[in-house]
Amino acid sequence: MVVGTGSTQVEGLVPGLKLVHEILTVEEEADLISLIEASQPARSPYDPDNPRSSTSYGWKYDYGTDSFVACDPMPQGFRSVAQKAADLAGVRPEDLAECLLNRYEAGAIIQPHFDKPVWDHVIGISLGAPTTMQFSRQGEASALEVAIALPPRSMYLLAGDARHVWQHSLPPMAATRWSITFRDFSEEGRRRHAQAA
Ligand SMILES: O=C(O)CCC(=O)C(=O)O
Repeated sequence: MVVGTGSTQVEGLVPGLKLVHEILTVEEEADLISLIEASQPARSPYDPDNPRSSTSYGWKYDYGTDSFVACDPMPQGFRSVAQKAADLAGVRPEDLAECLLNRYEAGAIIQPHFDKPVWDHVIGISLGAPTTMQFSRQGEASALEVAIALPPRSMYLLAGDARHVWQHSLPPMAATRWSITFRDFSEEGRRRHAQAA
């Protein structure tokens, strides 16, 4: 099933998922894309054949060493969108420990995954080409799947079951898409971060 017309429809399908359309003007979207490009996003050494490039600000979690890594502070130009993300998640903008920028070229994917338990809320802003986020979970008899349309300038929140029960993935991109992902620390993340600091 593909759902593409706003938050009220998706919340019942995947509990804990919120989707808000048109949170940015076209001009604001273009400015954010320029800022992402200026950050010189780099391919992941753990996924070198996937044409997806990233930059992290604040704190990132390194999958190779299984630990937090301090990054440059988030530039001012992301402040306004960080405030919108914090408002959607019901947290303070200063609690958003990671600001992750992604550029997906045509063909780039995200495999089905749960975000690391060191993070609590996950808030994503979509820019450029539209895509669908595919959610899957094991039901009693068979796997359940729901695909949610992510148009440019929309913002989603993953919390509750959408974070911990349903895996999410992105199919191969048809054209270039950019995204901004904000994450705050979970209890476990706060503990691990205090040890690392
Ligand atoms: O680009 C997105 O919106 C999804 C990013 C994502 O799932 C991730 O970084 O774990």
